[in-house]
Amino acid sequence: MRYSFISGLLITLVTTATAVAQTATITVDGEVTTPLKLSTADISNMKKTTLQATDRDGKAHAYSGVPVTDILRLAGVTLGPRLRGENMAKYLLVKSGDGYEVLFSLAELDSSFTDRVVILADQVDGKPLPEGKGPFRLVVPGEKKPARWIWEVTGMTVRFAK
Ligand SMILES: Nc1nc2c(c(=O)[nH]1)N[C@H]1C(S)=C(S)[C@@H](COP(=O)(O)O)O[C@H]1N2
Ligand SMILES: [Mo]
Repeated sequence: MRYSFISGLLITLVTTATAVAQTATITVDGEVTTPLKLSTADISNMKKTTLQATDRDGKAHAYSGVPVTDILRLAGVTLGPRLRGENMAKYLLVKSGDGYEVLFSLAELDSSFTDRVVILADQVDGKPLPEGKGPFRLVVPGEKKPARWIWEVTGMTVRFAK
């Protein structure tokens, strides 16, 4: 009796934790034509990119996820040929559930300016990101420290710097 209660409780806890992980959403707002509220399912239906990036352990790992510019394009952010003139003063602020925020200029992300691809990763070495570092984390290749590898991403906002 007691064991079945405890195992029932455990199953409920595990199921709830799984449901929470699966219902994570990412909002995209600000200077966009289409504000977005992306579910985990929406993101997993998008085309994935896998890249090698060096972790804090100093080793290269295969991170897989959606290029941030694909998400911004879905929201109608001024990228590509439209990234010029006053739009050059726009930035992207990425937000986490813990209050941490990191900033990129749009030109830092756009493929007409750079070959570096920043992804919203959901997997490392073929597995989901570790507990506490997911379900979505930015992976920013080529930086000397991973301070912009923001984990537990909850939103992205595009704004004019002036
Ligand atoms: N949400 C969130 N992401 C974060 C941070 C944070 O405090 N909160 N710290 C950043 C900093 S300063 C570093 S150095 C790396 C550390 O990542 P690691 O613990 O996976 O090595 O995460 C970055 N991502
Ligand atoms: Mo850091």
